[in-house]
Amino acid sequence: MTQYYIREFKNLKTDILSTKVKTRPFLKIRFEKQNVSIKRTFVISDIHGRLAELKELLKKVEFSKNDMLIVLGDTIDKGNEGFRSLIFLMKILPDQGFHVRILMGNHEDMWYHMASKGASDKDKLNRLRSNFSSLKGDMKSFSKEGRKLMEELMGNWSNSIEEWENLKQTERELILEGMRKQFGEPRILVLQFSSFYGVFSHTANFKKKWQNQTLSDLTWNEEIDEFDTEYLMSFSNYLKIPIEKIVVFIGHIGERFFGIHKNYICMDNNKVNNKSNSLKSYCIEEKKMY
Ligand SMILES: [Mn+2]
Repeated sequence: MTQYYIREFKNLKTDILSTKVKTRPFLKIRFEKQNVSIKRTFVISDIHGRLAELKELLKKVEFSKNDMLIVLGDTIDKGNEGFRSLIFLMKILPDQGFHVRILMGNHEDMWYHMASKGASDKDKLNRLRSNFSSLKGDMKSFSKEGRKLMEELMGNWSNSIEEWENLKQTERELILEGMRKQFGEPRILVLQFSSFYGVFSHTANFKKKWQNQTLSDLTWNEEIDEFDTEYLMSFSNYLKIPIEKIVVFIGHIGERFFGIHKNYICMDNNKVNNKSNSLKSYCIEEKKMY
């Protein structure tokens, strides 16, 4: 389904997910040791514009400057405050001394490619609007399935376009610059904790080694089988540690997979258009879901 989706996207005459995305240089993976001064590491994903819920959650866990929040992408779209959520995570919290790391999701990728083309802010806004309306026009050439997915995306974006237009120019520039640099993060972040490794990405293809993951695998893959172990095994082999010492975290794949599985922990609990589930976060050191 996902592959199909991308193919139809690529056929569009717009800039969205152009071939540039595939060839755009990006840091696929980075291995790091978690900073020893960090007491608790919280993982969250698919915030999708739920800023009030995000703040509520941070209050509930008593998020402090000794903690770190890892966001696995898809902070924007669907809800009303996607860009406000990003500004909160990438600017407001860090400026106050909080530790936050933000990974790119497919929604950030798409937004960057829709909203970043143009010489000036005004030009960028005009192109975004015209891209959006030409997408609407292009939809009739789509198959039934493609159209259904596009309609869903258009629904996701209508809030975003309104919010985007209401931001200050400097805020739009801040966000685009952040996205351009992928918020300073790789597509796969591997953190060594005291007794195990955490592997973080928006999503991944569990049938492939990490060395073979494509940008599409790490951004769009929805087909996850918890019994596929290639991905996990490749870390085990590379790091020379047993498979039990590796914990894979992903978002993206849908709230039906939310929670702790045999080979991964899924932090995507969004269901914004239907009923809103409350945002949840997993604390690594406490092995606890909040
Ligand atoms: Mn996603």
